[in-house]
Amino acid sequence: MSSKSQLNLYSSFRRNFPALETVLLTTNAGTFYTYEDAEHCSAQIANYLIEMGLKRGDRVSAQVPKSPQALWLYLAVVRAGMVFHPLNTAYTDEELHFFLQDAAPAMLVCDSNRSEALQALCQSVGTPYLYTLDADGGGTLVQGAQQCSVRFDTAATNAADLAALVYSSGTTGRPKGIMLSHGNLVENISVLVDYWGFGEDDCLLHALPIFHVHGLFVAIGCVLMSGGSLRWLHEFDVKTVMQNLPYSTVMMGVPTYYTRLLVERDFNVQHCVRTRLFVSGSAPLLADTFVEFEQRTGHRILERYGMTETGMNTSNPLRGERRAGTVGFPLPGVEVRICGADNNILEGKGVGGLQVRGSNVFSGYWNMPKKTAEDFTSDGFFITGDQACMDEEGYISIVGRSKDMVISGGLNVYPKEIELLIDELSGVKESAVIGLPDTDFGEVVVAVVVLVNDATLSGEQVRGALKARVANFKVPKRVFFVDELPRNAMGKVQKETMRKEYGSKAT
Ligand code: MCA
Repeated sequence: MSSKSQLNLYSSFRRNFPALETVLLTTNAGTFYTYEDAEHCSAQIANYLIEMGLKRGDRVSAQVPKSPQALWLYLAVVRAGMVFHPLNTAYTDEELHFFLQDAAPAMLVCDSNRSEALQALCQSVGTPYLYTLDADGGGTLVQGAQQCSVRFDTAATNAADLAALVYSSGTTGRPKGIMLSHGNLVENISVLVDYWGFGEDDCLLHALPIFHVHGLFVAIGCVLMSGGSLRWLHEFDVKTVMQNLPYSTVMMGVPTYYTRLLVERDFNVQHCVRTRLFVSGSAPLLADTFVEFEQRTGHRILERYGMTETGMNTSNPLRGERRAGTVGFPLPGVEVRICGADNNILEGKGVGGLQVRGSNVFSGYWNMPKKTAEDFTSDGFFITGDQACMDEEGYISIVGRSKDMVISGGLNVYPKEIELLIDELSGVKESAVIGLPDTDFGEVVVAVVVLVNDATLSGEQVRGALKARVANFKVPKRVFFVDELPRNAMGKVQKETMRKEYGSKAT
């Protein structure tokens, strides 16, 4: 696909819509919305955005609770050729300050109960418009859009035009805006629909948040691109998932969803009578979980591997053998190679850095050309930072990360961001943040702190100070105090030593 070819993510979905009166989405309360609702409501919002003076390429930031109307907002932004910038609802005002300053959106949409605090923030960073959208679909955005036409000509964007800006934290502590184009998303979603066999008869159980690639582009994308339907839950609650699973043919989730289901003694094959596929991603699925899930339900969870920068890269097969502890094969159109330290291709022998190339791969980091150049090879492969190996049959396994990252319940946390904040606390000399194994979240964030002489600071004080500044999932679950951090002869902090030492003490 040429970057100049005309392409819009919404138009690609629209071509695959079934008859418009078909149900697209059913909530847990039994309320349903049709494809016509998606078409009309997204048109109204798109018209409203344009009426306000927003233009193609403008960013629209959204920190909103999950609701069908939040989905219409995403579709509207894409239709209008603007750039959707989803934000985790757990982000604090301080975190939002950074995102708004960096993304420079034309509009922020937030929950009504945050609008007062965020009004001041928008003024200070120069975000022109602030609108609200609540969990029940109310708020000023939908209210205002209701007087607009239900017809809208979707913008004739090109494949290379941005559709979304999604932030991920970085090794330096500064989050990076990942630029995803219409081409990236259309290409990746189309491949997944085919590879995972999506069709109009599918009903996907959607319990994921909609501010990440997994819940927003992969799960919703596969449904909209194949004319299927969604069983829409506003969050992952294990009992509600068990109630809704019997109506669903596909479930997608992070490994924590599967371990939480397995904790439920009465979860069994009866819950899966209609389900044809369970997909897991965003964090490593333990082989034990894979085996226990198969024993309990007869289903082999399909594990796949992706990143915000690339969408999905590899997947276990739909029909062939799904192998525990592996992320399967490169998806069609995605080139994957494993390279040694001097960038030599390992040809299937040993562990090396995983690199990917393809039309799924993002075009770069927002306003960070130097960082973008660093993360790509001269021949256009993206250096994922993950360590991988490949077996004789081509199954790829992710065996480690060269980037110092923790994945907790499917959410990435970069230690540097938290270490910098802990080091700012009065009485702290230095700190190291590591990830330790956890039965529920897979890994949890833990801090190891050195205090200056005579300082007294408790773990709860450290956690309390961080809670005020960063999203909850980044706050260390435990804080250990030590006299000094273990270092090697070069003075480098030895995180592996700490992981071993504190591994059994995390929870
Ligand atoms: C919530 N908490 C967490 C997490 N979530 N702590 C660590 N890790 C987390 N993931 C905090 C809560 O704020 C609370 O803090 C305490 O931990 C216990 O919360 P709990 O009620 O147990 O959590 P929950 O609300 O049930 O949420 C857990 C969750 C959720 C269901 C696993 O985090 C989730 O839906 N994760 C999915 C994330 C995801 O979609 N990732 C995809 C991104 P306190 O007690 O202090 O109040 S990655 C991606 O898109 C790539 C491309 C890919 O490949 O897919």
